[in-house]
Amino acid sequence: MAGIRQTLTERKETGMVPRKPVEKVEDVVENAAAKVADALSSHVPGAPGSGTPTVEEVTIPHDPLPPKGEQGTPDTRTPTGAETGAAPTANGQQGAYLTTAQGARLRDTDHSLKAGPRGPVLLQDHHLREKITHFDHERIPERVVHARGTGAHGSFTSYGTAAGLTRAAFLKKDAQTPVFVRFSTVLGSRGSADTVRDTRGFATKFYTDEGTFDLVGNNIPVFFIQDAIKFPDIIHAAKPHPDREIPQAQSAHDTFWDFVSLHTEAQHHTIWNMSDRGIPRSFRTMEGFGVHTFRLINNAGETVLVKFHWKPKLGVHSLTWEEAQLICGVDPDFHRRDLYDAIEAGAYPEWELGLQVFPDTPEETFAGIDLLDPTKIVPEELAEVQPVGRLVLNRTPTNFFAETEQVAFHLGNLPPGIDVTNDPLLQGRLFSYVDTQLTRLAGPNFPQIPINRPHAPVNDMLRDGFHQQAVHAGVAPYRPNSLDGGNPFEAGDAENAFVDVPVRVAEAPKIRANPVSFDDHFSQVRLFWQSMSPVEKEHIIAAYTFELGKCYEQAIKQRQLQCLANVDPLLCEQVAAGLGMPVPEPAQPVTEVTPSPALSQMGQTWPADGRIVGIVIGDEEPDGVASVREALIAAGMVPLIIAPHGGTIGTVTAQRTFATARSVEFDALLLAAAPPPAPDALPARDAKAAAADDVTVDPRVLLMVDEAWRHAKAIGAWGDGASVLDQAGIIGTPGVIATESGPETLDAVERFLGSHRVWQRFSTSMV
Ligand code: HDE
Repeated sequence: MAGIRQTLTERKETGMVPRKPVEKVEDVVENAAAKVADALSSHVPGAPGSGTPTVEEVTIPHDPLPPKGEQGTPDTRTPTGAETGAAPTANGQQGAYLTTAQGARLRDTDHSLKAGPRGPVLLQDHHLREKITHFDHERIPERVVHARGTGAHGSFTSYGTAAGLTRAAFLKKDAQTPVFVRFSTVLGSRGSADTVRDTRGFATKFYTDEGTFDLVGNNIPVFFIQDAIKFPDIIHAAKPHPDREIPQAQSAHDTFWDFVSLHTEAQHHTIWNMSDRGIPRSFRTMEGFGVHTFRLINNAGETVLVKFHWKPKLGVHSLTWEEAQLICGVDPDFHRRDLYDAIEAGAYPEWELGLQVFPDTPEETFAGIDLLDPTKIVPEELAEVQPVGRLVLNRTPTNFFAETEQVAFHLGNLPPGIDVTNDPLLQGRLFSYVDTQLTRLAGPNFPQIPINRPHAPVNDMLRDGFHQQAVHAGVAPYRPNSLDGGNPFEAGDAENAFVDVPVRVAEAPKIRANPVSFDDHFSQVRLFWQSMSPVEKEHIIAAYTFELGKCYEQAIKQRQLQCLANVDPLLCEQVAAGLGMPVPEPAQPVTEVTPSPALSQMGQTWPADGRIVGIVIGDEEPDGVASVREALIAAGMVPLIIAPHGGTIGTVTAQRTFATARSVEFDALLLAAAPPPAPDALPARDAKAAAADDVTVDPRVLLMVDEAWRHAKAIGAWGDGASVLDQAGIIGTPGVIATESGPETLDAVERFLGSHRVWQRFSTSMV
């Protein structure tokens, strides 16, 4: 040992080893705890780690820092679901020292083993080979759809209101079930932007005591197609064109509109995408839907048909299209950040799970609506959504890859009491979700990955395969057997075995066809359109016009206009005007519909928890800023100070500067000062700083105000801040408030936040 040390010393003296700072930093571990406390008290989420980094390199060995306060990991279970009692940190790394994958401690990881300092590198360097080989295989195939996703842990508490409908124990009164939820976009690659116009996935894994239940839904209650056999086709059409691989994460291109105008059953899902539902403000403000109809069975063997709904506590809110586009550039991780920041700030996202319940009749219809057709909804006015439990997301993952990337959902993960129906889209999915993991997660043992491990005891007869992590005992993985004493045994009703509901299958010829009831492709598109408020209708017209305007081929636009003519003449006429194309006649009579007010996102008020409020200040701390900040925090919101430069100004710290902030980050803007142009307000340095000559306020602040106003956000000012409103020319317009004091202004702004936007600011040509 002494010899080795001596050699290293000699090499240091000759300058062969790069110098490392030798100063010792002793308080790093204490700092970690202090950091968590600090983050909580400053209420500024987003610290990258739980420790406070020091400028000097840390050289005193110590155990890994604890995870950040808001982080959680999958339960430490065995691969077959047994509790281990091990600490959650046992899932990852242990000990103070760098080791190989086999646990041998390492002396140096910065230099390969060479024949002399100038090489060549020796093949025997097992550390080099292990490190590089593992790195070479770090990536796995991304999901073929829903590649871009974000997950969080939480828990589901049942109200017990569904206990009479299903034998599923997790729906009994007060039952608590751990969950993992993954939200996603559908079309984009793993690194694509969050705020593109698209459907969002809303997939929930309930780790129930009777086996895992996966509710793999979307934020839109209908789907493009009625039969799973078309899924590869719609996805080929919606993904980037195969020659140039553009556009990324977009439906605004020829192949998408070619498909949906030829397969007109897609028109219902398409109008939802063209509505504000296609650009959610946040995952926290999205509804979720199981889409298909499922079947519940209770202890008495009685069945009902149901549709699952998630209702967000904060209401359903969306971005404006301009905001969504700006955010794609300014903060492509906007939704991911929003979810994690909200959890870190303690504004835990919440949803109620609800059921629409229908009698299980042989026709499988309700109010004339075919319950097996996944392009149809049942309006809530016809079948009320009955709340059955509450979901709270309260922990962010500790490791993205291990949890969010490796989580594997499957519609066939069902506990006793919930069964599938014959919806042909659902039936195809039952095949696809296991199949896809075989490639993506390399083999059949993905249920043993920590995030996928059930919390129910597992005793299957599946054996071996790549990455087998369980050590199965016994010699007889078959049934019946005598060598393992007959174990495992089949369960019956008394042991709560899964129930395949014995639904009668009609005698029928084998045929590739849909039921006739699947042929109505337009009436519910019209129902959706007619249920929108005037502002929402304007957004839909704009979205169709934008997307079709991005198509190259006139024939495709013309065909889609024909579809819109079948939905509503006004919608068709307005889009045609934007495209500069003739208005086609409807090819079939436009249906009479009764609007469903529940489909509109407007008209109510909701809590403002977790909303982001920007506060503009100048070079000095204006009166009232500290108290407004505190009031916002007390109300569960996140205040961010926007200042001419970074650092501390008076008692407050700048979280954004005029150079780094953009209006789209904030739900509301407060102006506590009228800061003059900062020294970096030079168009050559920051193009946002270009402005009219006669302004006395920093042009970036005026741009922020202008955008916030355009996006119908509440804007408040007090003190000198009022003069910014004057220069922006918006005094006296709806949702623009100037009072004498910060708290008074905040009070008014909060009221507007409750309805999400100042809707009166959007003028409309619709009625
Ligand atoms: Fe999926 N879908 N899907 N899908 N889907 C996948 O499974 C598929 C459909 C949904 O966060 C894949 O593990 C087929 C409807 C979500 O990990 C794949 C059909 C709905 C997620 C697959 C559909 C969904 C997926 C890709 C037509 C809403 C993300 C990776 C029958 C009710 C889950 C994977 C996650 C993922 C197949 C239609 C929702 C290929 C064949 C309808 C939320 O298996």
